[in-house]
Amino acid sequence: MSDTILILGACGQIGTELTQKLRSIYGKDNVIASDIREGNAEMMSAGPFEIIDATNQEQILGVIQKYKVNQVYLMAAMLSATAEKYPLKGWDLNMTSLLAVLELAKEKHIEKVYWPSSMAAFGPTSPKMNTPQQTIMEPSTVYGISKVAGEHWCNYYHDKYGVDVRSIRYPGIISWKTLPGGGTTDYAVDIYFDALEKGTFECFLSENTRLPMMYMDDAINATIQLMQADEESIKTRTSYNLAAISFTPKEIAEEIKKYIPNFTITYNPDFRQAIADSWPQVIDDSAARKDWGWRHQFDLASMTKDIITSLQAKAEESAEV
Ligand code: AKB
Repeated sequence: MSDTILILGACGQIGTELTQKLRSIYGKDNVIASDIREGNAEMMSAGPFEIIDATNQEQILGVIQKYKVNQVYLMAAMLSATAEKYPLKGWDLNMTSLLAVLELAKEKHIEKVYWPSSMAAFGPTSPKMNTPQQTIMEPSTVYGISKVAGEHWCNYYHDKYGVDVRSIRYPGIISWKTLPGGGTTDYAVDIYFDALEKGTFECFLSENTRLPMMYMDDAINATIQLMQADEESIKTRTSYNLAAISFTPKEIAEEIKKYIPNFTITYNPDFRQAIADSWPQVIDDSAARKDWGWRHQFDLASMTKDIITSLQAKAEESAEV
C-alpha cells in the first residue's frame, strides 16, 4: 500500500517545510496539510488542505477516513516561551493532541505516527555537556513537562498496544522560510532578519548562552529518515536525542559580521534566559547516529551562508516585482 500522510500543524515553522519536502517525495495529493486556520496562498494552492483542531480526535478521524491516511505527523504544539505564559493551554494542546493521535493509532486507523519532542525535556539537573540519551530529566518549564510526559506516553502506547510511534528531541531549529513563534531559541532566526533589515539586533538571551541548534534542512531530513527507517532499527520509543551545532549569541553574531561587517548586537535578557539556562548546551546524539544512521550536514558557517544568501535573493526578487 502506498503511503498517505496527514500533517497536523502544517502551517508552523517546521510543518511548512516538512509538508513541502514530503510532497516532493510522496506526491502532492498523498500529503494532506492541516492546521487550525488557513495557511498562506502557497500552502493553500500546493495540495490538499483541511482545517483541523489537533485536539479534536473526531475531526482528525474524519480526515483520516476521507483520504485513507496511514501516517500522521503531529506538528501542532505550543512552544516553551508561550507555554510559560499560558501553562494550562500549553499542556492541553500538547497533551490532548498527542493522546488523540495515539488513540487513533491504537484503534488501527493509522499505521505510523511522528511526534516531536524537544531538548526542553531536559532540565536544570540534567548534565549540560554531552547530555546523554538516558539521564535525569526534571524539566522546569510547562513545555518541557509536556514533552517528558509525551515521550512516556509514546513509549507506553508502543509497548502496550504495538503503536509504531517515532520521535526526535529537536534542538532549536533555524529557518528562514517560515518564522518560529513562541520559542526560546527563536532569537537565532530573528537575528538574521534584523541583521539584514536593520543592521542591529537586541538579543533576549545573554551573549554566552550556549544552546544546541540545527538548520531546518537537517531537521527535515532527520524526521523523514526516522520515519522511513526499518521498524527493527528503532530501539528508542520515548524520543531520540538529535544534535548538529551548539553556539552562543555572540558566536552567531560574529558569523553574521563576516557578511554584514557593520552589524551590531546588544543584550537584554528577559524571562527566556531562565528557560535557556535550564537546557543542555551540547547534546550526545550517538544513539540516533548508530540506530538509524543520522548525520547532519550544516555547521554554523554553512548555515549562515545559506540563510543570508537566500534572504538576500528573496529581497532582490521582491524589489524587482
Ligand atoms: C523552543 O525554543 O521552545 C523550541 C524548542 C527548543 O523545542 N525551539
